[in-house]
Amino acid sequence: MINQELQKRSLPDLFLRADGTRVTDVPGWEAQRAYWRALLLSHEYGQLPPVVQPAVTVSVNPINFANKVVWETLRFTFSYGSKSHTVPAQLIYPRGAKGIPFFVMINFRPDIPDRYLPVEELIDNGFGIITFCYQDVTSDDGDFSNGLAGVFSEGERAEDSFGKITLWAYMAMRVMDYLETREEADLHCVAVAGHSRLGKTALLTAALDQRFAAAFSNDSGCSGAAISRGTCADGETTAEIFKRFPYWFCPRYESYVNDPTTLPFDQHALLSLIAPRIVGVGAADEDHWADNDSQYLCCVAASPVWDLYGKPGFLAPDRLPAIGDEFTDGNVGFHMRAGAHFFSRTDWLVYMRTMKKHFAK
Ligand code: GTR
Repeated sequence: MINQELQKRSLPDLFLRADGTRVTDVPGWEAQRAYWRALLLSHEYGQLPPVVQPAVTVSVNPINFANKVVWETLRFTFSYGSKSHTVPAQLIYPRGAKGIPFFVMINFRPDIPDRYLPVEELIDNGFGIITFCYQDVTSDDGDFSNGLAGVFSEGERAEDSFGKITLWAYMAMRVMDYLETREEADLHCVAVAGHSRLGKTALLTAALDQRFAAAFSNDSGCSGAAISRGTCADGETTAEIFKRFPYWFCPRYESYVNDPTTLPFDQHALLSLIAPRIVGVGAADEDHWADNDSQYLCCVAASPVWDLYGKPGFLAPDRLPAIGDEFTDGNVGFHMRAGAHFFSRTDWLVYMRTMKKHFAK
């Protein structure tokens, strides 16, 4: 049943090389992986800026959750040419932690806790957290002169210049650079998480940076975890997203958005770059705009890449998604809770369960 649904979308074949031959093994896939990565960057999200190592300062926050946690405020100062910009981030971990799993949470607000970030519950479950507010990286609008956009922009935007999603993902990677210096983190168990536009960002982060062991994309929808070809009724289309948020993407994306069948890839290529690691796609039953069927189909379509690695991909029933679904036994996970567009505690519980299941020691 699900394969028939998938066939209706006529997706590009992930294993088909540009020369018409097919990938059949892992070394072949590694080259193909580079091919999809290059296409996604040059046609949808835009190129990454150069890697600049920021200077990082640390100060301990007096609030410590009943003396249970250490909360450090970090300040990442990026200097490039004559320009510089500082991005604050918050690092929170159980007191005395060594080698524990971490969530890099890209959030809408810098608040601790935040309605999308139940800090104490994550800590009580043995996770560390490092989080930053996306607009501290660069504003969520078409202004490319502020924040890291200002630091790395030179003149007119080119067809493949970074969109804002790429810049938010870039910051998550620099946060990972920093975590590599901290003994509190188990570097084999660092996940990146985000909601909605920042769920798209979480997927791109893990797709581009293989140091992330897992990515959790909550309600990311169009240009995130949802297939773009054949959007369901009420689901956001690429034309709609580009009309409202062109600056999330590179300028070249515009030439495809009115007819996504002209795109050389679909969003299953983004998910496939995360193989053979963990990806969790979160959906909410009332969130029709995020197009849950298309998110589910994306998991199905990407799954064969995990098979190639000899790892279970998406283990789910042969049907479209239903409320209450939680499929996390494979390395591609999906859940659909009741309710609306939101990063809820219910979603976090699924992501924490997924981490515990796959990274049990
Ligand atoms: C919507 C947008 C979605 C989603 C959401 C959000 O308006 O159309 O793709 O990203 O915003 O980020 O809150």
